[in-house]
Amino acid sequence: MDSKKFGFLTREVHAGEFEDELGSAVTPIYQTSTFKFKSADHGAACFSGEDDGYIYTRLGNPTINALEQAVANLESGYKGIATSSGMSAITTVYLAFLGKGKHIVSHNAIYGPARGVMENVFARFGVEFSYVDTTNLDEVKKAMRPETAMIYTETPANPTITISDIKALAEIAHKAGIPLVVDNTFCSPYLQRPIELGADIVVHSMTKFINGHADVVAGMIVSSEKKYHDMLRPVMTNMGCNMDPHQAFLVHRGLKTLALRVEKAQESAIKIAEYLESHPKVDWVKFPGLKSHPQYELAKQQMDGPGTMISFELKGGLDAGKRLMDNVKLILLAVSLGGVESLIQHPASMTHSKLSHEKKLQAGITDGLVRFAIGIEDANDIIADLEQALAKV
Ligand code: LCS
Repeated sequence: MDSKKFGFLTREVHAGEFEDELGSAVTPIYQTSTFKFKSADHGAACFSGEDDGYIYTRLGNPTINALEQAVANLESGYKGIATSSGMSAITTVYLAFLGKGKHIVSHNAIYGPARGVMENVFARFGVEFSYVDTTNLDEVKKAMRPETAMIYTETPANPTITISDIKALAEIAHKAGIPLVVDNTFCSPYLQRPIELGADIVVHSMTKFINGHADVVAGMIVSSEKKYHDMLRPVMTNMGCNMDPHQAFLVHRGLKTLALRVEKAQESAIKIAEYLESHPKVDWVKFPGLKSHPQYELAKQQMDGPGTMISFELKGGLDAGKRLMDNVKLILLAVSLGGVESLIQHPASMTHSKLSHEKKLQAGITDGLVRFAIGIEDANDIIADLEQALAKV
């Protein structure tokens, strides 16, 4: 069932499923930290790699492996590495490719901590960085140095919803002989497959669309080829940021309805973005499905749909945005995204609060920007909730 000849929905349901001797329909939770060897020689063979038997859950586990195979299949990648969180997926990638004197060119509007950990932690170990606007290829080319070891982007970006050209960035990276890493969290493989567009490594916060039910924190790294996977896997296992079998089971269960959930939320997001754009109290709306989006054409080319994430600003800026957020009733005032519930939050004081005011503005994160993650509730109910909250602004 891992064959690419099946459609996305079929693979989403069946890819990676582990066949056990009892004929379990879904991969059971192998809630064990360690595995018995048949003999001392068998144990040695497992460690040397001659036998692919399981050893210890930090190194591998059937429940986790099933999820890794499923996501790698959907991303058109070679293999996946499941991690404890999206942040641990990102830091594993940084650790595998960067070190003293190495340099990263990255997008200036990425998930706040993905930039914060670079500027505050990796900097202490001598890693250098350039945060530029990766939607502008000239800025990327100018930032490249002989020591540049990776180009990193998030598209659509959190929280500005800017779209970077994956194909063009891959060309720049490959000319320099380095990998392009794409955080595909905002799309999920249902709407965008960066490896098909030339990216080398994809990272995910599976806390979002892939799990989809706001009840698990989890991450994934998918490599396009063996050489990257072989660099990344030992970093993850040695750092110990592995997934837990129960976490893998829940995420895999969520994955099976990914396309249905994204389709439904996206249908609502299109209606809601149009509603917001036509509202007299709204200053601007950023949504890849609106013609007003600066990369509307690029989004149509590289994404299979505009997604479910909307950013907007009210005419009264921050004060008006706060009144809106304080008055929603159905929509939850909470960070995160990609779950069945609609969530609204204020990036400048929440997810991106650790960035300086200047860096926020450079990245397009204005004080009044409100980020809206659409869930699968009825679109009319979400719009009615916005309507009553906007009336109070
Ligand atoms: N990448 C992106 C694009 C994200 O949005 C997040 C989390 C991460 C990576 C990190 O993943 P985690 O470790 O949380 O699984 N984004 C969040 C957000 O926008 N609000 O709360 C978390």
